[in-house]
Amino acid sequence: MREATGQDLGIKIGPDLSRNISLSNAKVLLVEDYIRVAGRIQSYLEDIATVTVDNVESGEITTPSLEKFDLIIISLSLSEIDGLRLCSHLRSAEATRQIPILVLVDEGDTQQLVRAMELGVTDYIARPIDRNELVARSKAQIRQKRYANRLRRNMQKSIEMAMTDAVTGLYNRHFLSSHLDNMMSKENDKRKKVSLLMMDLDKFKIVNDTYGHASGDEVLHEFARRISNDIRNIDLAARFGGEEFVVVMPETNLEYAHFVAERLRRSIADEPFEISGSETPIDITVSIGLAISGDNNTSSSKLLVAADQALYKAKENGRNQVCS
Ligand code: GH3
Ligand code: MG
Ligand code: MG
Ligand code: MG
Repeated sequence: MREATGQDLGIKIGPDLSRNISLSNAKVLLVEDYIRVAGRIQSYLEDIATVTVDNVESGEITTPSLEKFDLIIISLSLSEIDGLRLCSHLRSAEATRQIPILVLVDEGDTQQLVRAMELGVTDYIARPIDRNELVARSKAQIRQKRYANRLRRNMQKSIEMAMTDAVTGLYNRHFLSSHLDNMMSKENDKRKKVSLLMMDLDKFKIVNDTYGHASGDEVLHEFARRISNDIRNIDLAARFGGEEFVVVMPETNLEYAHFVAERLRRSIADEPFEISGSETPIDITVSIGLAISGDNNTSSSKLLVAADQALYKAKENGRNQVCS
């Protein structure tokens, strides 16, 4: 019989994220007010984790920075505090929502166990506590938590990568389009003007030809940095294509947009760019086309076309200028 591989089955094989999940530096919080039990659990787990004991003496958890723990073990027979309420609180608090909770229940207390599981605790151990079981369940929970963290981080990274441009760190064209569509389709925003700047570096081919493509990339990076520094938090800068950039300015009239565009143009032209491919800083200029929503520019694509036409005018008129 043939060995079926993932590909045969139509399964896309990605990196195995669960491999090499290490238990090193695992941190466990143990909420147990019975000192001798706490000490014993601590010693059972000492090979796999650093255990912090919180004995809730004052009727509440006093351990700081709960978010750093990989696992929280809670006794459900605490004298000063209701263990189930504590579980419920930890499940709903932002800092601890993702941390697995292992509860210590009294043998045969099914009612308590059921309530704990309903509150979302992850696992349980019935007393009397078996050392091997405690270690095995703790390990499993810590691994699972670290695996989930890794997935979340990867997901976050993928989302960021899908939105941004690698060379400049600005938003990419794809993100810009949906942002602009969104902004222009909102009913109440139709009365508010959106100004859009379309920018294109002048004679950029010459920069590449003279200093090399890597130096060209440095210029693009520095250009993006200067624009980002010069716009408001509500504005959005994106790389539209090769050496073309867009700035979207919500609730901005033509006069103010002109003022910003002119300031951006000068921030490029007035300070030559330092790049590793050249001993002397090089002169860079940018042409800017400006358009505003309303009148004929009723959709994001129409607004982009209008800005592009204005940019063309700026190029025709001799570059290094703003046109609308
Ligand atoms: P114009 O003033 O008319 O805009 O002249 P230009 O030379 O800038 O225009 P053209 O469209 O002829 O050339 C654009 C250049 O931008 C050509 C291309 O090699 C360069 N370019 C596009 N994307 C990148 C990039 O990611 N990195 C680098 N280094 N260069 C790029
Ligand atoms: Mg061109
Ligand atoms: Mg150009
Ligand atoms: Mg161009």
